[in-house]
Amino acid sequence: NPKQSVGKQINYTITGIEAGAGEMATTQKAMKAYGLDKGNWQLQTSSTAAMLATLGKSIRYKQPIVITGWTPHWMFTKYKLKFLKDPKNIYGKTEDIHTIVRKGLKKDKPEAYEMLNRFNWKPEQMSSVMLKVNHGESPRKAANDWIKQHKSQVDSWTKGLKHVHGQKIKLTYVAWDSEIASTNLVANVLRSMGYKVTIQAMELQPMWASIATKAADATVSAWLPNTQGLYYKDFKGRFVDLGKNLHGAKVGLAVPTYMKNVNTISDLK
Ligand code: PBE
Repeated sequence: NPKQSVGKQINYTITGIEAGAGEMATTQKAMKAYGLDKGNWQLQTSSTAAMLATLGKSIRYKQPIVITGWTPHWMFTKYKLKFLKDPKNIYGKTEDIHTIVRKGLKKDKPEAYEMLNRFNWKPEQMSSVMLKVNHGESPRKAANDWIKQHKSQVDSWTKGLKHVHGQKIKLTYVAWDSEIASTNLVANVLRSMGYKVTIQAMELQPMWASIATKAADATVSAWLPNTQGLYYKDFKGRFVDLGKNLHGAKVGLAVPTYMKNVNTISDLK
């Protein structure tokens, strides 16, 4: 049975990412739902960088691999990957990325609040900034170039808002490529409005906590409803959800397209 041999070949290991990532929790749930937990399958905790390095190596040697994948991300541009079908809908069909701000921001920094409330863009637009950063451009410059090339879209986020004079604002994020792109973009737009912006990368749980405790003002990095749903629930009532800034993200187990016999999560059993 070629399907069984895939599991054997990769030691029944799903190559995962950071322990605190929303997708890791969803994957644990998926493994239970599809009965992989009763087999020998295990989800390996690692880092995004290590997962991508292992993925690159497997693809170079055309070896099987199962990863926790997501898009927008350049992994889907650089490599031929497919998401495994998820008939039990554990990962959800599409995800949105939300802007989450601390309570009281509207009153304290109304201009920033309004800009953050209006901010939205498309997966292809986020991908284009990510790709530039992946090719070696600094995130701040890649974001600024994008701003120059999308003036009317950016103007619609700041239209009619008063200029402020060096008021401080702090954004938190996790250093995933998608969040590096969006956070730098929003930081630069806020700078153009006169804010003195700090951006601070951290792990996912502290990121949500930073908004709940008001240690930070905002994050544009909340993948919902599934991926970071646990944090959303945990901190409910201690943040303001400004809704989606991007529609059509996706999260799930992914494999290289040359793994012809593996198309749905149950095929791993
Ligand atoms: N991710 C990428 C994150 C959000 C962005 C899917 C790895 C997660 O929380 O799992």
